[in-house]
Amino acid sequence: MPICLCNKISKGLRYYIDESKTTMKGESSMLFNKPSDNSTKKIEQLNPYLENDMDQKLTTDNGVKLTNTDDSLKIGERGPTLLEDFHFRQKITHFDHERIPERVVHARGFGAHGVFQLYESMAQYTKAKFLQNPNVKTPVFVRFSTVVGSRGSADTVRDVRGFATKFYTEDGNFDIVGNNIPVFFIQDAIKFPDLIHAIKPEPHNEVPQATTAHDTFWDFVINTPETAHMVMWTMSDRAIPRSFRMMQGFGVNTFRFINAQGKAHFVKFHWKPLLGVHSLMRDEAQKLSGKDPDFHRRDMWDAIEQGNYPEYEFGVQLIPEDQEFSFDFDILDPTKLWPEEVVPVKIIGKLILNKNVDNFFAETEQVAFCPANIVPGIDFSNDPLLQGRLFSYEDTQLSRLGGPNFRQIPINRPVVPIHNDQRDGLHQMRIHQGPVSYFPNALAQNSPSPADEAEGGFAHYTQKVEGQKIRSRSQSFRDHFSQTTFFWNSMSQAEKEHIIDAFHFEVGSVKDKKIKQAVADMFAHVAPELGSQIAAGIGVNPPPVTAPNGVTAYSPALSQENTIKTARTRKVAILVDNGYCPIAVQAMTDMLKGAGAVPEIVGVTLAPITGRSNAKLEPGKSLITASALAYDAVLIPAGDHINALKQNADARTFINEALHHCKTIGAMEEGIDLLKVTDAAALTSNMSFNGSAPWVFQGIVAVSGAANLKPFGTEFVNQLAMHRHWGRSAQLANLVL
Ligand code: HDE
Repeated sequence: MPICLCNKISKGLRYYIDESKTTMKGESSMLFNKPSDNSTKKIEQLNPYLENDMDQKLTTDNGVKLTNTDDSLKIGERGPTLLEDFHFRQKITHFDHERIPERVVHARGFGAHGVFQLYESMAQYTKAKFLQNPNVKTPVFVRFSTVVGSRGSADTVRDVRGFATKFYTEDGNFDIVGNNIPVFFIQDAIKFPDLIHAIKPEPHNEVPQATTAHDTFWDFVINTPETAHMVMWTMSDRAIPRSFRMMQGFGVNTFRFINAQGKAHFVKFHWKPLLGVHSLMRDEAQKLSGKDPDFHRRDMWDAIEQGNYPEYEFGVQLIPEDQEFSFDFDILDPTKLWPEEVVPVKIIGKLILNKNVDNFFAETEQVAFCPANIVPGIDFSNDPLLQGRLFSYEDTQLSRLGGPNFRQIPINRPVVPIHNDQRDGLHQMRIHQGPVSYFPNALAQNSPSPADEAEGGFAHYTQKVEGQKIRSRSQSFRDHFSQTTFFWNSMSQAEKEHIIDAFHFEVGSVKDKKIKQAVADMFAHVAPELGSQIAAGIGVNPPPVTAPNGVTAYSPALSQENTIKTARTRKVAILVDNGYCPIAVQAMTDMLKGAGAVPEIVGVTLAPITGRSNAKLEPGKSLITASALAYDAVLIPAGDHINALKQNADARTFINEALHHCKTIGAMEEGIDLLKVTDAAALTSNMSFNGSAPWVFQGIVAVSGAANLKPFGTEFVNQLAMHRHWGRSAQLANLVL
């Protein structure tokens, strides 16, 4: 049952949280007993700020009712406009100032509300309140983002994705400002401006937008070998996710957990999506940038509106403090991951995103994350990238959100009370009473007063630090290639091919031949075959022959090949025209929905479609408004519509596009004839399509008899769950089409 969170019920506002959707799947209510009501605290806090103009009279910002908002005040109907027109001036002035500076990085993002709940108490490791009790539900706000592009850039560009989470805990706000890649380009925050200047559009002409495929980025890479590991991740499929719902999140930097006894563990944070980690193809991602620049936003928004709430498990990697030096990498080096096989990820809870924002600007644009937002029980490490980040985020909000009171913006407010002597500043929203705004004081009996640790006061972890004041890099940060090779070794054949393809596109777009040569030479140190294959595609000499660097280790956890595979929430286009078979369409729609997939009828136009036996269908999309790029699979149902579809170039293109992007394709009975006039014909030329069982090859499923509908549906769903059939691209490349 939905719970009403506000006494005020107004038209058009969404005051409800459907609690049934926020409980933990697969967990009995006995385990969590009665969850405490914390999960709704943030939404309740935001509710009074919601505005609804429905059925109200138009006013100025001063509350004066207006009779007209279409004509400015003039002398005579054709005369000059008067300065005294306060309504005109207020309306235009407000409009003139509607924009704020976009984030210098991570400008394009998309946010949603959710709930976090623990599976088991972490009291052994940390005293953070929200990590103690599995009955407590903590409200969260998550913002996903790309890094390089500006606010209006496309979603599906090759880039790192931000995954920033704000936990509104009973101890105050805790932020994990993470990425979907576990390592970073640089080791010291002082290099961040150099990295970002090199990655962003080049300053003389502001070209190119939202891409690393240009000279300055690769110039920086070849001169900064510590980038090697993350460059490999960025050239991999991780940098073109299928969905925000299907990517991992990593805190990247090393933090500390501290328990009630003062014992510390180093910790790294992980988010693992329950839909698995899946990606687009390069060609598909690039085309989607034009067809649907909002692809990831739309995907997330729609999933939440449909009740397909994205879920991520929360994991921690823990290293006892006395084992800081037990590894063959420095655990404070942010260009290194902690291999899961060496330091297992302990899964301790789950995040469910269950509510879209009411207003993008007020919430997603104004949310301010900061890795320095920590709570008692969590502390920093000396990771030099983290140390710099602790300053930067706070600082950037001052110019972005216009002054020191940005924490008073509703989305940024903690759900616990705030009491201190900070006063005034631009956009102060509080009305502090009384004469005292200093400490210590007698006039207000020292209020507000510091809390001791037993009362929940934050005490910094006591750490002994000694050393020379020095501007230099630790020797233990010098190995840039072992883990890079480890990542390369962990990739499947298809993933390796995609990485080489990405290098060919990205470095192939570089103009300076010396830079291109240096990239091939640099990545030959990762693996000789990688360097030579990069060189072969970008028109430079093969790198000097070097012996492999001897790293043979690999991690199955790093390959997307080994991820969760499910048909849940996968989008399937059902291609239909007049004469379709309603039994086939209905049965497949039911089966797909039963598997949690999202089928959609795509007609030739948006006109209602008539099937056999006068059945009727209303298409959701047409061949003009839809593209195979936006779906995970295409289904061609049986029916007399196939003759018309065979003649339709758009229908053939639709199937070819899905085919070349290695998506699942299903053809039922007459539907097979449509397959035969596409590029699929070359793949399937020696197949007879006869027999009773469904026929499956490289993600193409076909069936010839109506009686075999059920096994066909089951096989189609199985293939859909595979996500993509990468082997097909090699097959297609070898065929003469
Ligand atoms: Fe950020 N980063 N960053 N970053 N970062 C910002 O803060 C910075 C780094 C990350 O959705 C900025 O509020 C420095 C690593 C995310 O609002 C800025 C360094 C990781 C977001 C900033 C790093 C991140 C940001 C710009 C090097 C993954 C978007 C706007 C030391 C662990 C948060 C803002 C959102 C945003 C600085 C490196 C993740 C300028 C100096 C490593 C997800 O403060």
